[in-house]
Amino acid sequence: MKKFPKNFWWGAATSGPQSEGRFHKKHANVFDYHYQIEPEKFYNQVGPDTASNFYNDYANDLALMSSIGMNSLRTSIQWSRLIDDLELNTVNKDAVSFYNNVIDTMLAKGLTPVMNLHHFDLPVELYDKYGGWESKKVVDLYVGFATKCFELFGDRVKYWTTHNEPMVVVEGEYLFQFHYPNVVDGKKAVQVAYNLNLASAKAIAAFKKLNLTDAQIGTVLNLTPTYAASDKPEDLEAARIAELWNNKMFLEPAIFGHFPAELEALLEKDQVIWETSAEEAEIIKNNTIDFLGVNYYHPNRVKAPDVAPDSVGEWMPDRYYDNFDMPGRRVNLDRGWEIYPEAIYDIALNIKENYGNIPWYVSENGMGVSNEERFKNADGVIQDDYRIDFLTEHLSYLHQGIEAGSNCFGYHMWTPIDCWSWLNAYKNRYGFISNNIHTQEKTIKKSGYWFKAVAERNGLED
Ligand code: BGP
Repeated sequence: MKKFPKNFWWGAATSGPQSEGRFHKKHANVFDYHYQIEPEKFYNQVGPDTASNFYNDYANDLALMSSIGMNSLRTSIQWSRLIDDLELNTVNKDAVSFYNNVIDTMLAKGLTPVMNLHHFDLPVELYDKYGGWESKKVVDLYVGFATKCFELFGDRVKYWTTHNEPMVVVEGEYLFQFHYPNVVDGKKAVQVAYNLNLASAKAIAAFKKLNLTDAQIGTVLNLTPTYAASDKPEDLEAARIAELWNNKMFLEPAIFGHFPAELEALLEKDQVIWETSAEEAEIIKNNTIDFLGVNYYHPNRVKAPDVAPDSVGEWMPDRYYDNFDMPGRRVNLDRGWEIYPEAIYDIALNIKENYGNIPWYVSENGMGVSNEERFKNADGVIQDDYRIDFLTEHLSYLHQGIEAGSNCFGYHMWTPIDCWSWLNAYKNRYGFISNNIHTQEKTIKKSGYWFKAVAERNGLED
């Protein structure tokens, strides 16, 4: 038996915008709005309006989660739901009672709440008015919203995270056009990355001021380790820059309180460096995280770029590296992501050796598969053995990392109940529990029963 540490978090993660549905929300977030104007961009034209109906069904959903052995759950509070007047930062009473009910039910069901404050879901009015995360005004409005969350729910919620995968905002919205507003602008992308780091530090400062008993705050980053295609110096150099841009740009301010000097020098040289000030640098320095959440799905393999880095065109970080599609790699073809569980061990050791062995947990990991109906048995239970295999392999490498001394305190799968996935909508399903999106009927999959046994034993059978 591979035993995990005492009080290990066995759970799963979702987010407000992907599970709640738009019911009774006063404001549209960027995804609500994008669906309104371009529904054809979303798989089968399914938008976030109903999602997995968590707004109406939370009591039943949380009971199901608890029944499969989960002892913790991360979700997020939607800014576009909680706040009535985005400038004056007044709260919406219905939203307060909804989140109070969710939190109280979680606690009653033995689910430790982990509350995230930003999961790509900026209220669209703040993009229209100020340019969203391009603006430091929006940073301050976000801190106001975060402060309201701490004040309203901090008596019961003891684990907070400031962002989920802030890099996806930078890449999806400002470089590679996979999220609204689909801007391509390297300089803005760099400023947005900085502002998101600043927002996290300022929210942490506000959190500390409140002196909440036994409460901790962290952030959730998609640490996708970089592997060079070969040991050739040019491939290693490509990997070094990819690692700086993709991982260290968020990891180092969050943990060390400053940006990597090599990254700053590169951005300076390319004349895209962010606007900062001594006062902001001080805020970032003094407000680092208590714990780290790591989302891991697939590795990032890179090689030297085919083009020269000084090629003419919009500044893009990937002028310094090209993706490398490793021949013979194992892939989840439905999502197009390589399956490489060994990376979890590398992440664990990297945190131990290079990041002060900060307490961390796997905040997302999982496998999105389409048309899972085809795997139903006669009793209507989806036989998702591929998911069980995926989790077993990843948990085994995580266990090895913990045995080697890495300070990991939990594992959350993406996601408890099949939920809405941005442009992919309901194409790929990730949950331990399936969701019929026409009837909202929820059914535990084989992996849900398997997870219960793992959580109860606090370990994996050898
Ligand atoms: C992460 C996000 C989640 C979730 C997951 C699965 O990047 O934090 O919100 O969506 O990926 O990916 P996808 O939905 O794109 O298949």
